[in-house]
Amino acid sequence: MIHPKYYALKEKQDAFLARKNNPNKNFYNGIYERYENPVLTRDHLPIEWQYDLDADTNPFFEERLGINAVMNSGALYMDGKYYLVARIEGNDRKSFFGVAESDNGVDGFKFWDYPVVLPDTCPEETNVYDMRLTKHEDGYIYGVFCSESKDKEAKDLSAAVAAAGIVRTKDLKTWERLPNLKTLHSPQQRNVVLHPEFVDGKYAFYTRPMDDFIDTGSGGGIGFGLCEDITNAVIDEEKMTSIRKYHTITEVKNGAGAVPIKTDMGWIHIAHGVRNTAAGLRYVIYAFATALDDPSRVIAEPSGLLIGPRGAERVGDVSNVTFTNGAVVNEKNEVFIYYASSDTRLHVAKTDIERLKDYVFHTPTDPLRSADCVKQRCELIAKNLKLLQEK
Ligand code: M1P
Repeated sequence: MIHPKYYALKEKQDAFLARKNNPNKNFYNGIYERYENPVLTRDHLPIEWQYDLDADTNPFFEERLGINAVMNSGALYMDGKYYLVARIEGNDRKSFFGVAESDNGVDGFKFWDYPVVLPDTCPEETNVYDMRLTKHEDGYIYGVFCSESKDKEAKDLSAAVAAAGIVRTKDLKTWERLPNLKTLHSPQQRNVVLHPEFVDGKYAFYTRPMDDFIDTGSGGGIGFGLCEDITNAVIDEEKMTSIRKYHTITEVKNGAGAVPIKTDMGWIHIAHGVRNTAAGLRYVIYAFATALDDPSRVIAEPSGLLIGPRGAERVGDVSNVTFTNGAVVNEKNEVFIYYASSDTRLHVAKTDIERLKDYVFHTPTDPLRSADCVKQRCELIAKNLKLLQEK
């Protein structure tokens, strides 16, 4: 018999899932709208994934396999629907993926019946997370994610190795696992993104070379490399695109985020930057653009952050974090940036291609020194005061 408490819980969850999501009226920057509610939280997960519904085997209706957080999600817009491949973290700390689907991209996201079951081809792999979904011009949808395993060489129990796992699918249901990406000059990789088009007839990856699991070490920023064969992906040369700079939002590390968005002015990248603070690392989302004829060449670098944690977003399992690994564009040229806050829940920020281009190409670049930043701001103020006086 189904435990009677299930029905009460289900009714509550159905009401929660039916909530409409509206732009947050208290936030304005002209660049995008933030939405009031997260689009995915742990409360969105089907009850059947967490409870044994059988009253005989679960008399107290206790959670058996709890979910801790739902966060960093790959995103895809396909046939009028919005799909998220979410990072779901169980109470056991292991992450896995689940597909959630919505008709409008801002609310009503519902998980499919089962989580994604990836082919288990890597016995040493302990954890998987942060899948980027690339609809490639070769006809496949690729998922590139972090494949984490224990560093058996290190004495430290928590030492790990991060590599880029690769899967592909046509329907988000059946997944083919390909060998992990090999980068010959970088010991570890996280935040790897597959570019949606061939470059010089080759598959192109944005990489994030790292010396170890946490520190990028000598890794200078977001890299770019080509490979001939995606079924045995090897990159022997990584050149730098967006580089880390002293006293900026990317000083400690940065990483590619969403799959770059193609516009008539260039590829727009929505990435994350990390700086250190007395309270720990602070992760924010930033944007830059690369050239259409060379997606590794940076052509616009707006100063500072695009999305930083605000209000309740600041607090969670890993506080002071905004992170994105998915953004989509629909046929109305609306852009949905899915970003997680504090490794706990997922939100959406909505803009459109024209506004995003205006932001990326007309926001001044970071002059890198306070004195020059003040000069930059004074120029803006002087121009505005003149305009106001002339009025
Ligand atoms: O905890 C914040 C983020 O940390 C990692 O990002 P990075 O590799 O840039 O440090 C990732 O593990 C990411 O999942 C997480 O949100």
